[in-house]
Amino acid sequence: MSAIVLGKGDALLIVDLQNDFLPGGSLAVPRGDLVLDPINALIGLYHGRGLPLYASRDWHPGEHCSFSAQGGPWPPHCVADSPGAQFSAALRLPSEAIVVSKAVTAAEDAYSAFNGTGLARRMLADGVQRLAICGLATDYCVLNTVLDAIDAGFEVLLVHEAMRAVEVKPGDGDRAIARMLSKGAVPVRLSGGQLVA
Ligand code: VGL
Ligand code: ZN
Repeated sequence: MSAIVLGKGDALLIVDLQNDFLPGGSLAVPRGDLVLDPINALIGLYHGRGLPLYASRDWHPGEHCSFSAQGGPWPPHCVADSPGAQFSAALRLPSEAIVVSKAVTAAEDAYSAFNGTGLARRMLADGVQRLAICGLATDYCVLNTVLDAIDAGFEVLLVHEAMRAVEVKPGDGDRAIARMLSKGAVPVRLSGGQLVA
């Protein structure tokens, strides 16, 4: 076990910590609320060192192609400006965090926080080299975000305890983790107030 020394070039990316993906929401991720404590700890770790924070949000129009009424796979969720689309009130996101909205047009879905958001360009401009990625859901938006982050040239630290899977099929979460690790993401965990690999 070795501690990860955070410094210039490090940043945190929180994926879709929105009410609809949490217990009581319209597309609730089982035990999704368990990520809140570890994510708040990560925020403290990064923000406390003055490192940049990014948060993505699913931000759909009311008749989005991913919704079942439009022939898509999901119940309506994260409709722009609705209560379900708000970040969890328990998430301690500082006002300096950079928020990107994805899948904002009716005809297109986007699981990755990098898809159509300009996020990679923004991060490169901010000098980001290594990203810790966490959030919901492991097998959809986290997975696609991690794969795109690596393709964009970022190192990725995968904070396992700070993500949960939807698991439409049992095992989807573990399969997503395996894909991210085989692509080069580095598994890390929080221990004694720091990240360890
Ligand atoms: C997500 C399903 C539909 C996610 C978004 O954030 O993982 N999953 N839209
Ligand atoms: Zn969605």
